[in-house]
Amino acid sequence: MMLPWLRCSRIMPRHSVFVYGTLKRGEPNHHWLTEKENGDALFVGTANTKEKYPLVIASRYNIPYTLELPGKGENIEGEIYDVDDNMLAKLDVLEDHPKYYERKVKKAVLQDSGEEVDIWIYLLHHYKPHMIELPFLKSYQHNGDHGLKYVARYLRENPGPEYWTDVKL
Ligand code: PCA
Repeated sequence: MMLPWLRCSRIMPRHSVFVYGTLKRGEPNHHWLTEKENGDALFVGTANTKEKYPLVIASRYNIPYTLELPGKGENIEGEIYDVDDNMLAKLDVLEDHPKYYERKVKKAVLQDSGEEVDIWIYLLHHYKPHMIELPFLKSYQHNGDHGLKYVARYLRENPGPEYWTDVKL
């Protein structure tokens, strides 16, 4: 049992996570960040990656991926959340870090203040070469005019990781 004063205090470790895909507000996995049983997440602000990265939609399920290829693509737009240990652990489960996406420290710039912050971002490493021939987005929306509708896990024929081979070597 955690002591009440500990639960309320800000001495518990917190983490800045930059989300650019289905975890953003209005996107299909945002509820992960708002469900209280997952832990705590506070919205900090909208931001862009300091470096350019390729953000693509790929796989049979039209999933957004930022590729670990700095310098190519756009300064990706996303949202920074200040999360606790529990929420970070939940996000790692959702993204299957480190077997699928890999959570890395990079820099982002807050749109309001211009402040530069170190953030965690879920990137795809060891991606298939065709991924860098796809259109690069600056900002992901699941119902954007790209027309590539995201298929949620519960709607997939097989909810397992077989499709990883669509995008990973
Ligand atoms: N979820 C994570 C990575 C890609 C995705 O769909 C995010 O929104 O940042």
